[in-house]
Formats: sequence, C-alpha cells, structure tokens
Amino acid sequence: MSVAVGVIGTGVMGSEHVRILREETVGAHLAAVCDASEDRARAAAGENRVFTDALALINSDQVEAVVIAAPDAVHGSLVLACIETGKPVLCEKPLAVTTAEAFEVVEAEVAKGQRLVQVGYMRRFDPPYIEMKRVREVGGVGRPVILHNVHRNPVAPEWFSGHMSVTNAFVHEIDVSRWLLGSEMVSARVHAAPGADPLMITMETDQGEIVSTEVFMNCGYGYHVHAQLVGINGTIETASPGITLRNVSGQHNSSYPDNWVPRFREAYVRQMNAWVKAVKTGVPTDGASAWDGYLTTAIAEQIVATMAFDAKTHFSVGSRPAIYD
Ligand code: INS
Repeated sequence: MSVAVGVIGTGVMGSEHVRILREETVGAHLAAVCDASEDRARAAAGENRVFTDALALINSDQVEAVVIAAPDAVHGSLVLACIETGKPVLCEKPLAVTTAEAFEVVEAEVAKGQRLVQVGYMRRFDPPYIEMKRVREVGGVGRPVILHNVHRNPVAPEWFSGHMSVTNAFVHEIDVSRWLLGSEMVSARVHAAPGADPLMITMETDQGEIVSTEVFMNCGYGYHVHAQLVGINGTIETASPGITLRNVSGQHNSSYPDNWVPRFREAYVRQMNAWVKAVKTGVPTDGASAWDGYLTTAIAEQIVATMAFDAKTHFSVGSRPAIYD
C-alpha cells in the first residue's frame, strides 16, 4: 500500500520534496501540499489537495505521513502536532529553534512510546559520507584524529538572520560529525567575531578527536561542502563538487552548483525512500532521530550563547532516553 504524504512548505526544499515524492519515491505518493500562499501551494500540488493551514493538513484523514519544510521557527510546533495525531514525520533541519522546544519533542515521543520523527539531516544518506563512515568503521584509515569540514554557500539565503550560520548551517556538521565518527561532541570554540563570516569552529569529541569546521555563508563562488577524515594511518575525503570534469580552452575543471539541492540530490532521494520504508515497517532508519535533532539544536544554542566570549564551551545535554538506543 502506498503511503499518502502531505508536504508543508513549498520553498526550495518543500518543492524538492514534492518532486521526489512524485518522481523518485517507492511506496509513497504526494497527497497534499500546504503553504501560507494558496497560489504557491496550488502550483506545487497539481491535482492534489491544497491547504493553507498546516494543522489542517496534519489532521486531514487523507494524509498518513507528513514532510515539514516550513520556516525553521515553526518546525517544533508542527512536529509536536504530528506526534499528537500519531503521524510519522520527516522534518527538515533543525528540529526546533530552541533547546527547550526540541526537548519537548523528545518528551512527547517518549510519552507516546513510539518513534515517529526523523529529522532531515540528509548528509547521512550522501554516498561520499556513507563511504567515509564505512571506511572509518573498518579501520581503513586507522584511529580517527581529526575531521576537517568546509561548509560554504555562495551567498546566504535571503531568509538568513541572526546566528543562522550556526543554527541553520553548522547544525549539519554537528550532526554529520557525530554520525560519521560515532562520537559525541563535548566542547567547542568559535574563532571569529560574533556575526562574522566565515566562522571557524573547533569541537572536541568524547574520543579525543578534533572537528574543525569553516562555515562561510557568502563565499561567492558556489555551493561547496567538503569533509576530510584524518586517521593515524591515512585520510579519506569527499571527492565532490562535480560529477564530471571538463577539458576546455586550455583548462581542466569542474563546476560548483548554486545551492545544496544539486549537490545533495541523491541524498535527499535516498533519505525520502528510507523514511517511507521506516514508515511502512516501523523500523527506524539510520536517519537522525528526535534525540539527534534535540542534541544538535542544544549544541548549536550553547555555541551561540558563548560566541561573544573567546572561551571554550563545554556542552551540557542530558542523557538519552531508552527509546533512542
Ligand atoms: C540550508 C541547507 C544547506 C546548507 C545551508 C543552509 O538551509 O541546510 O544544506 O548548506 O547552509 O542554510
């Protein structure tokens, strides 16, 4: 049986999720679309049902599972509504914008006794990252000591404000570094003035690894995400940006996409298909759980709180409830 999915939000990511559900998802179909703008919702929905009220979509009996791609500020409350109705939800990152709200989501899931939430940290489904994790797990580069991350956007999205380079962009590195290394982040230091671009953030893990990340939201030249894992016996790194190399006019080159969608297209497709499979089987995927989403938001919030001081932040995050083991 095909799962009827409702998508909330029709911005860059909502539109891509709609496309993936229409063209590249096995076992599910698009059933409804919601956007505050009825015209945008209608344009994305095609023949499907249109909503301008997200709660109405979540409560609709024509929707069995929900994808949230609305602005960050409403993620937490919409996920809570999905848990209340008992509907599985794939929520774009971040899970919530405050630690308190993200923890409410965890508590709601624990109270329900059922894992209904997956957070859209899609790098966990990106083939280069998957290969790096596999190599790390089989000891292919020896014990990991450093993970270097580069996270550059050509220009910050127009909806960027405040500390979003941490709460909306760097959250990817918090999540993917935990997942890739199988370690927990224990502290961080930010090497830049508050609000500066780029930021350089170094974290230490509970296994003694160092994770360095440059977050550059206005690098100008293209969308560029790169990671290199340094082990005591060698290194492994992502080989993107491009999927092809060109020889022309005396040059040998590759090109960068404008934003994250082309770079992570395959990851988004794999993420959606894995989520649908989890919805059907009840077995959670390797995607980020509500606990992972909570941890990431908590760490980001603690980094932001100490950015004004040139000091190391030691994270305090509490302990993981058993349903996330
Ligand atoms: C986007 C998206 C991208 C990331 C951007 C962020 O919301 O999550 O993957 O590279 O920095 O603003």
